Amino acid sequence: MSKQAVGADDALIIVDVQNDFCAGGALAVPDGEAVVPLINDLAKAFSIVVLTQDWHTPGHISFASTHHRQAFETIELAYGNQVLWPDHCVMDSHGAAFHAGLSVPNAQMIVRKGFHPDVDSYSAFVEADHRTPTGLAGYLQERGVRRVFACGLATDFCVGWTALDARKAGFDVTVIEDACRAIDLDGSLDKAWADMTAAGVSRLTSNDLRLS
Ligand code: VGL
Ligand code: ZN
Repeated sequence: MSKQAVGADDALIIVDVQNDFCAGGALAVPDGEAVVPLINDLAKAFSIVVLTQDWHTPGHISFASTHHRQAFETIELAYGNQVLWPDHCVMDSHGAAFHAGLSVPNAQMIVRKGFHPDVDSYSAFVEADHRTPTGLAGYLQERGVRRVFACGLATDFCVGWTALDARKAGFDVTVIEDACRAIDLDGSLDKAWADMTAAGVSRLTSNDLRLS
């Protein structure tokens, strides 16, 4: 199969490549930091690049400690089911900073998400209440984007939800598999791929792209 070219109306969304999702971080994704060199390389091929940053208040509603519960338990909140996470990506902390090896000088937009104390946001487009937009869809539309490529951490949470919402916003969506890593909690990775496939999200590896 011939490689796909990247064009002027393609955007790359680099999801949550932050210290807390890498080795030694509060919510380390297995092998998470391995995506960094690949993403640095991928980003060079895109003229529209967006970074996302998980950005929580101290005592955030998604933190197990807030509810005096154990990490990875789930609870029912006003907006639906919520996995309870270790405290992570607290705004302005070292854990919330991008991985030191991430080098994407041509990224033009940084979307912070999850900053409302009472609402989580895996997706870079819409918060977990399924109604509060971040503004990213409008930004991409105004810039003439038709196709969105997603990569980063974690495949089964923030990348997956971002990809699904990008579809809902009307973009063609492709996840670059080898530039993602997963948390994989109770089958969450299989479920994320099934949901993405059902929604018409494509998947490929970086080798399928012509990176000039
Ligand atoms: C994420 C869990 C909690 C992610 C963010 O980036 O996938 N996962 N917050
Ligand atoms: Zn989070």
